[in-house]
Amino acid sequence: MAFLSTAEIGQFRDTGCLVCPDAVTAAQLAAMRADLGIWIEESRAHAGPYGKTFDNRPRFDVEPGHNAEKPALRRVASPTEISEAYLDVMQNGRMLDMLTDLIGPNLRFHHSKINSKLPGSGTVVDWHQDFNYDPHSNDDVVTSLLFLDEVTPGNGPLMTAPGSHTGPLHSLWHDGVFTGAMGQQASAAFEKIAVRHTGPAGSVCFMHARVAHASRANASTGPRSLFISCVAAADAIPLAANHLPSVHMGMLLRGKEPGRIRSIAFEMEISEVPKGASFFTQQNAANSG
Ligand SMILES: O=C(O)CCC(=O)C(=O)O
Repeated sequence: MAFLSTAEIGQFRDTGCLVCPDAVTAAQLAAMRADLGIWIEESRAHAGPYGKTFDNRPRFDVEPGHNAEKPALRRVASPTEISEAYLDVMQNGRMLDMLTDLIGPNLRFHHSKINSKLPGSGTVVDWHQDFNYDPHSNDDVVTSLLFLDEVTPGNGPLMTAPGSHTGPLHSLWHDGVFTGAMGQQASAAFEKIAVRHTGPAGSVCFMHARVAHASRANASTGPRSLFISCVAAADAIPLAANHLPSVHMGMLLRGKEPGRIRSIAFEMEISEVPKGASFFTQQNAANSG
């Protein structure tokens, strides 16, 4: 059964990106927003990153300057491990049905996280391709960014460079340092052709793992929070350490075990797994260094 139109599938293939409304039910959206609200309240009691993930790193990451009065929770790692609401969407959301039309029928979970830009937060994401972080034997790998808030031009929307998923993989290493971001030349070129992806809460932005993308700071008075998950065709085998390992890593989400490996040819440097709570620490260290 087709969940996406031929035009939508074509847009994804051509540009590497597709935004669809109503990727979850109103109840699913409300449940995810409620849990995020609780986590933001809890973050007021912490001065820095806190909690523990599967690989013993902090689960909750806060921006520099975060405090009890003005919380700036920017990342929750692997929310499916601590919330029924996020696990439900990951396993049962319409988003999954749509994904089967892009890289199905057999889908496997890789990792998930929440990126939150609370009002006034300075978090920016520098240009990069997710495939460099999560290389698989083939590139039927999609990052799904589910909008927990309305995403507007002013609150730091995802920007992608259309068509960049068919181009080269750009190094995230510069002068022997892993910066987690592309070099200035590539970033400037992509900035010129960038398209911003906006939409109401409950929409999803499907992004091919090789598409170049970035986002600016939230300059609005409202939050911009995303539930981000990485799902691959089940015959795409991960080739490097998972940066966000969880108990759900490798879970079959749709279809059946293919019992096969499908490969394409490519070559790239291996990314550095962050020692801190998230890749923001790696990108920020590069910007301040
Ligand atoms: O939060 C965003 O705006 C983009 C997130 C992103 O690029 C990532 O986490 O890889």
